[in-house]
Amino acid sequence: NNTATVLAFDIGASSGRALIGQIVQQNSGEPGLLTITEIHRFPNIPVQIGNHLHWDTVMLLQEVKNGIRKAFQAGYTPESYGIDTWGVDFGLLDSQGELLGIPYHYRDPQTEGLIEELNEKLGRERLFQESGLQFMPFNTIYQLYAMLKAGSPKLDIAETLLLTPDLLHYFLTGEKVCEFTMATTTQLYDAGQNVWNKPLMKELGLSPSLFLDPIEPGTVIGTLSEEVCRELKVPSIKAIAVASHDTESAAAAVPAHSTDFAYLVCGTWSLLGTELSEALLLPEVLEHNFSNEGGAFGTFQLLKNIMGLWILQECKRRWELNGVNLSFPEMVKLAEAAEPFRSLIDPDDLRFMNPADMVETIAEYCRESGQLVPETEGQFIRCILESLALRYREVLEKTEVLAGRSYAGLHMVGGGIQNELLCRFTAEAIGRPVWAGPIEASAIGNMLLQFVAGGHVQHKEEGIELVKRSFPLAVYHPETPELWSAAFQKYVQITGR
Ligand code: LFR
Repeated sequence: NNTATVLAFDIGASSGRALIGQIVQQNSGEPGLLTITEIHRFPNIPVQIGNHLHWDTVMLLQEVKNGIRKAFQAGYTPESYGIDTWGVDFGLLDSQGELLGIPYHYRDPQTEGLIEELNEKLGRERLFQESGLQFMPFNTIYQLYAMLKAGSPKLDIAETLLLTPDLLHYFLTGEKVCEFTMATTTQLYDAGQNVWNKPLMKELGLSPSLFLDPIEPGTVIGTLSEEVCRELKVPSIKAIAVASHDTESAAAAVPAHSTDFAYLVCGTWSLLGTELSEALLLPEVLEHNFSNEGGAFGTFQLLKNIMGLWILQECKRRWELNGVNLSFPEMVKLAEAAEPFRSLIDPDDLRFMNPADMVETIAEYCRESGQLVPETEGQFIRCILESLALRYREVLEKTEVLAGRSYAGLHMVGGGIQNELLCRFTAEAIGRPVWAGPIEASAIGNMLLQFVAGGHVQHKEEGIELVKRSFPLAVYHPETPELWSAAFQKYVQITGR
């Protein structure tokens, strides 16, 4: 007795997933529950070509198609689909609507040094005032500026820039759109004025016509094209522009007790912040290098991008190259057995962005900062998890100062919360409870926007209530806050903040 079925694609930097979401009526008269079922999962592995790191965009398209096909094969009849991905990356289309080149990966080194260069040229304050965005080396503005500097002929003939989710929708529907939450990750969108920053584009030598007028999350883009339906042997379904930046989809699904809450979206990246009704463009926000990212339901999210579990993922990859294969649960066991606070790092030191050897880079950080160098896997893992938790405390406290609020605890959502040790450490570090769940927050936020577009959920609050009813939360309480406060002092000294 289903009232609504939708299909969500949540594509992250290491894997993509397709999930069916259904609002199921339990008993008549009672509100429905959201059930989610994963029907397809695929790895997302970047490809190095020459000096550049790329996404395998064509493979991603193929896997989205596979997901749509599998949904129908499994007997579901979703009325719509939505796609969310990481931010900032894009494809360029020529005058015939064909993709120019292979989209760059945000960890491509081409943008190295460009934050400083554009700050000098345009002014750091101005860039912040006009975008509200955290200075991250991979923001779209720096990627485009790198292409301009390199004299890329692609920019001469490009007609339209489509951010990743919009690009995939274009391949599937033939419709070109620009979804709002993704637009705000470019640093070319004026978050205060809520318009594209055309003067800035012109100053840089970029054609404003590359950028389409943003559409709100929850807008119907169109339907699967005839060719795609024929290829997949599926009926045409609606394509919905959800909050297509994964962080914003996740933020839209935080099962908060009140409208005022702090959250941490935990995956390859850690995004910690809070929800506001408009961009906060104060000098202190610039000073602490926070972001104002456009969110679902007319919100802005004041948040900070923290390096996240990427550091651990990269160590795992490095150990595997050396023949040591550890699962994430095994890694957690090793960390638990290791000595606490033996060495700490600043997870956001830029050297951790994309080093050739993450393990060696951590060792080097510890050596340089006069600490014991981790030797065993367990020591490395413990160092990473403790450092992340301490960084979360630092950023949570900054969020409170900037937003002028205080939070009773922290909501953690996303795949990273499967690492219970990280949740526990976080509760210890912040000295407050952590409410963990749901794991699939991005996919769930993606579904909520589709339910709203389809008229099954009326507004944001109804969506949050649905999430709260449907997914249990795990609660972590701090047990040794004094030990962690002492460790925080050590962390502050080491990181020099
Ligand atoms: C998280 C995320 C962050 C963004 C980073 C790179 O998946 O979307 O919000 O800063 O990836 O795009």
